Amino acid sequence: MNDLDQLVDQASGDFARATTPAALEDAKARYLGKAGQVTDLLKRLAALPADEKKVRGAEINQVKQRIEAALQARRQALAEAELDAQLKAEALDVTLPGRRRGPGGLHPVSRSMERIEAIFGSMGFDVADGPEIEDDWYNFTALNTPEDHPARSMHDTFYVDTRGPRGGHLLRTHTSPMQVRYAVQHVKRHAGSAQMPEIRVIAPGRTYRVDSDATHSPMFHQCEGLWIGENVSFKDLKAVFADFFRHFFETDDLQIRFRPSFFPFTEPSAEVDIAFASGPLKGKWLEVAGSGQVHPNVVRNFGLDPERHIGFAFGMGPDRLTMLRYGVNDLRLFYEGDLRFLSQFK
Ligand code: 2NM
Repeated sequence: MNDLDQLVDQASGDFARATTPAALEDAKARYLGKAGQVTDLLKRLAALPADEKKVRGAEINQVKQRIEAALQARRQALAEAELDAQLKAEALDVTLPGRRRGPGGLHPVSRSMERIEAIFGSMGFDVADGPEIEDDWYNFTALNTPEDHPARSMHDTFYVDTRGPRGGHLLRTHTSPMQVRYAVQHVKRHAGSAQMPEIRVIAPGRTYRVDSDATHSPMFHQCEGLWIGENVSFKDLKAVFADFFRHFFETDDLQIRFRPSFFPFTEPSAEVDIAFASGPLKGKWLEVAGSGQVHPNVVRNFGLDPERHIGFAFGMGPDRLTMLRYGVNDLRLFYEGDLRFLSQFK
């Protein structure tokens, strides 16, 4: 192999070892650049006699063409390799199944709320909802709650501000303010008619208290109920509760008892307990609601005469009812948003 063939070999080898376009251009410079070996050979032609110059010149030009061809081939090979790598990296497997949105489901507490509304609806109760930011009058004053009652303290209630035409604003601590709004409207609407229709309403919704542990969440649910007429008594209240709890827990095998208690907005007041005749909670008295005959001061705040209009009110906790219904022992599970827990209720 003569020196020129060797040079072509050497250049081809250098090009093959270059694995990036930049390295390849560096290698090119060593042969075809200003100080490259081929350029050098051409420069040295000048020193040769004319006849040799012609032959040698033709040979060197051939070498130059062969090296340029090798360079071009390598450039193309590198470009193809780069494209291959890019296509591989960005490959889509079009045979994969599409991503579907799984079937959703209602939150267990929402399911309870819907059931509660349906059951009371079947007993002729209207469903009312309203503001979660209330003012002091609707949340406390109208409900006969004294100025110095602990529920009104900064410690127990989330206040938004402390001034307004009806006192400061706060996150409602129960849904009874909505019952007051409903009753006041009802009374206004029927003002002047000889016989006002009965008030029969429930107020389900979110409520807020400064409290947080395994059985208390700062946001929790309540469903309060109100039935006002001219001849509504505790025996009606007991019948309503019996009907409600038997439907809600889907069993006739439960007992109900009232225990004397105290609330500012009712007099007399009672806690409501139930006990199942079978199942894991068999025979255990469970506190499920508070209730009572609506206090005369509250009836007056509705715009009615307590000597003529009488009735009962009650409040219960859908979160706790949901725990009992499904056997959940920690309230916080409802509010952590963990789908492993929540998806069990679909
Ligand atoms: C309870 C217990 C007893 C109640 C009272 C009223 C209203 F608006 F009529 F005054 N609504 N809800 C009430 C009565 C709530 O919750 C434990």
